Amino acid sequence: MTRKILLLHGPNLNLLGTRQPETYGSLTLDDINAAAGRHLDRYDVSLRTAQSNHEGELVDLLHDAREWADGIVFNPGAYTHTSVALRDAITAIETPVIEVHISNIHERETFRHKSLLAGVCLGQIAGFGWQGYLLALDAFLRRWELLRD
Ligand code: CA2
Repeated sequence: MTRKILLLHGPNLNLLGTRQPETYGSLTLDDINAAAGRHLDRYDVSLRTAQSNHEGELVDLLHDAREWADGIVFNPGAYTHTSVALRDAITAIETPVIEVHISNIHERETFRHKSLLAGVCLGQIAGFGWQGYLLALDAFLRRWELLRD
């Protein structure tokens, strides 16, 4: 049975690789999506990717993923700190979500320390740069016993 993952990116992450490399690295979103795809190459896991700058569209993408995805890796961007709507969507769909942040939100401004979403996610990965996405994929691979070491 092929497992399916949605890699979902929130607001402003379409700008990755264009500015603030000291905070967010120098890879573009396409680079990260491609690296995630390569990471899953040897597993029976398919990957879809999506990005939106709009809260309601992210809600729609989460609802849609409920129909087909076995797991969601989600960087909600700034909506992490503000969005009850995304929290409710994650709660409603029941599909496990892993929250990922490129930067360590806990060592940044106080307003970034709080995630409204982490409490309804399987877990949160923050501060490991773009490789945090691969750590999240590994967490799903382990959960599905496709990765054991
Ligand atoms: O560290 C992360 O991944 C964040 O989710 C990134 C969000 C920020 O609001 C969160 O607190 C932490 C911001 C993404 C902005 O991305 C940019 C990328 C390049 C240039 C400008 C912004």
